Amino acid sequence: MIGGFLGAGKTTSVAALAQHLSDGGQKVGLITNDQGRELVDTAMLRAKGFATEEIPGGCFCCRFNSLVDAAGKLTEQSRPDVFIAEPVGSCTDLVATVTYPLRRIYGEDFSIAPLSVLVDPIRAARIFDLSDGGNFSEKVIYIYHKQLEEADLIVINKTDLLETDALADLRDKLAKEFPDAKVLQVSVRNNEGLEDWFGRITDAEQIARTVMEVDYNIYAEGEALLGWLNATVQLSARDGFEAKAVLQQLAGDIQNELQEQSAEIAHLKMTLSPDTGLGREVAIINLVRNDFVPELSADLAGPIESGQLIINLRAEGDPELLRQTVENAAANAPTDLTTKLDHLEHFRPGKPEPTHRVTDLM
Ligand SMILES: Nc1nc2c(ncn2[C@@H]2O[C@H](COP(=O)(O)OP(=O)(O)OP(=O)(O)O)[C@@H](O)[C@H]2O)c(=O)[nH]1
Ligand SMILES: [Mg+2]
Repeated sequence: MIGGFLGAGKTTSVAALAQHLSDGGQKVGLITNDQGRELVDTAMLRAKGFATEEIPGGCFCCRFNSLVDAAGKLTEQSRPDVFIAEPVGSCTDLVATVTYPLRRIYGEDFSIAPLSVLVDPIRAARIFDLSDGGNFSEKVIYIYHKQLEEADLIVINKTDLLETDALADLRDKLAKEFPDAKVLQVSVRNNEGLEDWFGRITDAEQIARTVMEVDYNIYAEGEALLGWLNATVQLSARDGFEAKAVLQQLAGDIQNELQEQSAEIAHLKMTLSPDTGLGREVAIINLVRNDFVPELSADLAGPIESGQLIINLRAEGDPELLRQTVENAAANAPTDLTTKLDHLEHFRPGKPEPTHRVTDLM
């Protein structure tokens, strides 16, 4: 499992690790997970050609049997040597509710790698008071801390975004706060530090230790502060349109509105897939905090006439505000573009109720 808070770079890392293993001759099966359905992450990973199953409608811990079923389905399809699973970015207590139950019930079938927890260094520096800037409230930060507390490997990602001194301060802080974890530094985007990290994931099994304590009331309240929105919109224009321009305009409008309403964005991600073509081509845009620029990480080769837009937005704010913001942004699209909303769900995640909670493997 590759965990970490919303927007830390989990899906990007899952894709990089999957590629690394495939290049080494191993077959991979990927499992994505979300509180809602219609996932950007699944679209992204499938666009890269990896066998991917998604578990919508709740986190792994609360849908433990679906996780095992997804592994079974992938096994039927392609018999993967390795499964890589991405848990929901607002989820914690994964050792007690996912890896230990897997080991106890299915220990013969799977061997479990150490748990990596990824960190976006700008977000982490704010959480640990090393820098100023937009932040989340206390109960959301509780979840952030808990995620790191259970990590075997804390992986500071996006090292390309931080100066050397600031990075050293963050690394020292994390090492001091979480002495049981090994702290690594990588830039998945620049392919830096990956050999060492991937080696540690693939060469070792997770060491069993006593699991952390979690206050499920604070955890539930923290999760419920995060508004969640997943939407699917059909876009078309008779004379064609550029994916990049549309994604940038939508992302910019959503960002401006949420900034104005002081709703801190955890992750806004959107994919646009053309209706025609081989199904692999996709344009992707992401924004991981209010005061950053929406980043286009993949674009289409040329203009298209129609396509499917998937919007996944997670921000600390009222889900109703998220809905209005997204609908306003869609309505604000250029006049020659027709937008048809196929699916929209907006909610606060419910209280996590794990299927199993195993506190000790002895
Ligand atoms: N600068 C930089 N950006 C990165 C790096 N790795 C990932 N990102 C960007 O971070 C953003 C979020 O990446 P994702 O992989 O979608 O993050 P995630 O953790 O899967 O997000 P959720 O599934 O929403 O929790 C994207 O814009 C990525 O391109 C990196 O090494 N450097
Ligand atoms: Mg992801």
